[in-house]
Amino acid sequence: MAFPSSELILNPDGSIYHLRLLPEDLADTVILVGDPDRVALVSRHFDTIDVRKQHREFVTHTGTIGRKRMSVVSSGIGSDNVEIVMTELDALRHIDLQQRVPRTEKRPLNLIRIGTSGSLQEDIPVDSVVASRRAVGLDGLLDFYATDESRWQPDLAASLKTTLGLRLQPYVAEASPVLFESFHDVVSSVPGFTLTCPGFYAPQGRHLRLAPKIDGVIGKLQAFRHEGWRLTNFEMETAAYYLFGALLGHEMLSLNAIVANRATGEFSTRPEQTIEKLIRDTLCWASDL
Ligand code: R1P
Ligand code: URA
Repeated sequence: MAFPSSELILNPDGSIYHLRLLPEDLADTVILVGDPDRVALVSRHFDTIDVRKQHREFVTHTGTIGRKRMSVVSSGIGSDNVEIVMTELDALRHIDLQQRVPRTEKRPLNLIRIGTSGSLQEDIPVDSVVASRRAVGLDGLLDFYATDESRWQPDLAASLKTTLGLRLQPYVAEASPVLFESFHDVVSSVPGFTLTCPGFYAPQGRHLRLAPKIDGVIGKLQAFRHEGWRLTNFEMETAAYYLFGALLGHEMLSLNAIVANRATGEFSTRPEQTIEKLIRDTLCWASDL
């Protein structure tokens, strides 16, 4: 049965609703960034650019590096945006938009997030790079998708839920092992266990005028251990990317430039250079995928 126009929403030119992309606009390898302005910082390293599209915070450039076709897409901030980006990128690959029916052929994407993040541990300094092997999601998205709960590391999630005294149910999702090993072999990075938070201030233990509800949240996160793993960093998208990468069958890796260190109270004095280096290293590696 065809998806009705209220479920699979297309624009008058046939493009997918939020991203405003047609299937041919997208390369097999996609760099994902949060900040729409970061799209041009990535695509300026392309040799050619043949697609430039924008709708709201979703900016896309597609072009080539040598003979490799690549896209870069911005998501804006937060897991709710990731849900839209991943669902619509997947639709461009796995739904026949004209007939409005699923395709049978599997067409997985290589998806690589280049983001910024705060370190939780003193020994993971500002300006380093964390390649997230696993991520814990505090965003609640898992409650809305039909899936086998046992797949999302319920023991680890339950342990963190107890440590923080949360009412919401965390979930744990993993990077593509292939992309993680390949990147980690080539580029100097810290293997990460990333916490994805539904906010930047109290959910990350920041106290401006509103106090966080969880007492000593940073200390609790720093001390948290599970089977020898500790939490390395936090940000606002990685777990959702890993959840949807796994559910939809795409290869997904999240790379985070550390711009703040919450153990030492530092913020990077040169975040632009750190992000630029991560962009260059990532493109050099990804153009060989
Ligand atoms: C907060 O400032 C934003 O920065 C981080 C967080 O995940 C959040 O989106 O990532 P980006 O640099 O990719 O936006
Ligand atoms: N992004 C975050 O979400 N948190 C930080 O501390 C820095 C960047």
